[in-house]
Amino acid sequence: MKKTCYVTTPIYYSSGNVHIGNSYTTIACDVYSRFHRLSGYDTFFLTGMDEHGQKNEEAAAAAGKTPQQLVDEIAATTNQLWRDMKITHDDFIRTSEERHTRIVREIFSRLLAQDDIYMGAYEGDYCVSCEAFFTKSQLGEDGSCPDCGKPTRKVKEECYFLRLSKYQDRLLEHIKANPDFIEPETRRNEVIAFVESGLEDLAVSRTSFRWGIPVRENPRHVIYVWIDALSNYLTALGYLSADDALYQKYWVNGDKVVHVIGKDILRFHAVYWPIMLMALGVPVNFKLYVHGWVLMKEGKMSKSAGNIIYPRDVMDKYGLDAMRLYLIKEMPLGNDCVFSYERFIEKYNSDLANDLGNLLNRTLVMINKYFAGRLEKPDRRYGDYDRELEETIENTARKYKESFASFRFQNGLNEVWHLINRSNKYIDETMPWVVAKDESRRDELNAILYHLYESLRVTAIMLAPVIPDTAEKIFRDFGLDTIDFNGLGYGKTASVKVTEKPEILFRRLDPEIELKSQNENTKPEITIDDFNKLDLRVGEVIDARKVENSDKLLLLKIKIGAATRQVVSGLAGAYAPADLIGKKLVVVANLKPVKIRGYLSEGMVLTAEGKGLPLEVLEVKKHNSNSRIS
Ligand code: ME8
Repeated sequence: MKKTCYVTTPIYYSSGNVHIGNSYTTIACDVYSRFHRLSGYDTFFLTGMDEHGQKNEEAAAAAGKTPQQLVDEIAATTNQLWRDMKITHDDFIRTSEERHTRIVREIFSRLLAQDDIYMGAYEGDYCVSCEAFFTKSQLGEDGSCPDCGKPTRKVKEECYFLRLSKYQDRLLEHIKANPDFIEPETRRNEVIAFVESGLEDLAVSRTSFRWGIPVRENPRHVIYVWIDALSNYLTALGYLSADDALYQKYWVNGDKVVHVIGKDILRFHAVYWPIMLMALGVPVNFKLYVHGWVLMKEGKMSKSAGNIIYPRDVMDKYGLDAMRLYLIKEMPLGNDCVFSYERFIEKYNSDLANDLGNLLNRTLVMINKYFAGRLEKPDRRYGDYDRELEETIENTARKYKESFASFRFQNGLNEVWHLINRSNKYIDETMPWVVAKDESRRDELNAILYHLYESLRVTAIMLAPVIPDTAEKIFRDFGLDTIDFNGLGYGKTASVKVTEKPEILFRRLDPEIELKSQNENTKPEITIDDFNKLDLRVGEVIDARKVENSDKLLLLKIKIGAATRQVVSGLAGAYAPADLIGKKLVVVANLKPVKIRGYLSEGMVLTAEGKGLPLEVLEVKKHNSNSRIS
């Protein structure tokens, strides 16, 4: 029977913002899954969407939609993005699905019935954006959230608690008895220190919003989003449902259960999740790989800094494989890495165009030129170079497997590139163009090219989990079909027949041209007719007030000519209502009206936003309301 491997990404928040940074987790899990499939594991790869919570409730209201409509749209686009990125997930679980909500409710009821969850009262500072409570000592000076810096809210509510304290010792024992439970070790040590400092029981229900899973015994309460979200790893396998075959196979009797997460969500996965499992009597047999962040040169990616890069921007321009390789090869396990177009183009040129691309192209051209595309396996070695390259192929394959099996992709890929560079050097050392001049050395020339072919064939197999399209193209050029780890080793091809017309896989990019185009606007072009569809008018603000229970929204009354419009606008973070009254602003007057938080919004106010600067409305000084803007 095949060994099993269950791999999960965190389920992404449905903010609809998969950027180049958080897409790393999913690409890394895809690499890990593809590697295990090729290694002969029966692999189940899960990803999905974390859909409940106050943030989505508010975002849906602001967009005039129900939360379900909002998350349906986001789930569809996100799932499509993963498909376009050739992510090979076996399931996509959404926390608003009935198969999930039903079981989460059941999990909560069980924990309540056995008194691992109890009713208490909570008073604390809550960040809506992060969906998390913080203690006084964790808050910033002005009471702001320590994670995102936004203001927190004081919340006092009756609420349910999960007894973390009861399981503290068992958790510590588990961590200490299983040195590879959390990798890398720095993260493991962080968790040990956190648990040893003492666990307080965790608030696990909310009454301040509705978009969540109601507690069966007390539906005024919805289940805390993290209890809801973490459970996805079991609900997707059919845990506690009529058919729990996947749960039995991949979890209970599974050989490898791996949760991959970014460092920001370590506590939830290394403390709350194992305690939930202990309380439920589910074996704690998973392990955690904790990766760092993809940062920009100036730090974190964020809307306010205006420095977000989306995967589509990169893959549409430079190809999916170049993007996948960059992220996987640049990120060491446990530390951060930087994404910059300068570095991306530099790596594209060196790793893909120069090292791999050149080796492939030189090899194919020579096999065609000297042997009309055909080679035979040599029956002897012609020099130390041959033995050395054969050994490098074998050693590389071994080290690659070890590294990839333990999520050290960067180490594994550095080994692969060592082989690629060693092979390029082998060409310089053996000088096939010199050997070709001597008719009596035909067999030696055949052996040289055969070694290069074998090195590239093994390289393509090793790269298949990371850059699957490129690996397949190389296989096609080599006249081979199925990529298989049994092929990892020198001398597995009896006779060779390569394509006559090799295509250049990666052309060198000119950094100057590329970087210039990156700095320009990337939205698609429009025509003057497109622009003329907008009816832009000057409108004077005659009244402004805050929308109740919202940090972002203002309700404006705007006079355009004789008529007065109502516009709901996300200006509250940047303007006090009184500051706007009397201002003459630019308004999109023909925007289809929508309801936001129950208020009709008939238009939109234009604003400027950009790197590190506050949102600013566009104002007109001399004109009166109703003037046209063109
Ligand atoms: O955390 N670089 O979802 P999420 C690398 N819903 N990884 C990053 C990153 C960056 N710049 N920014 C975020 C959630 N990530 C929860 C998970 S699981 C039961 C619930 C990673 O959409 C982040 O660490 O905010 C996480 O692993 C993933 O992206 C999704 O983050």
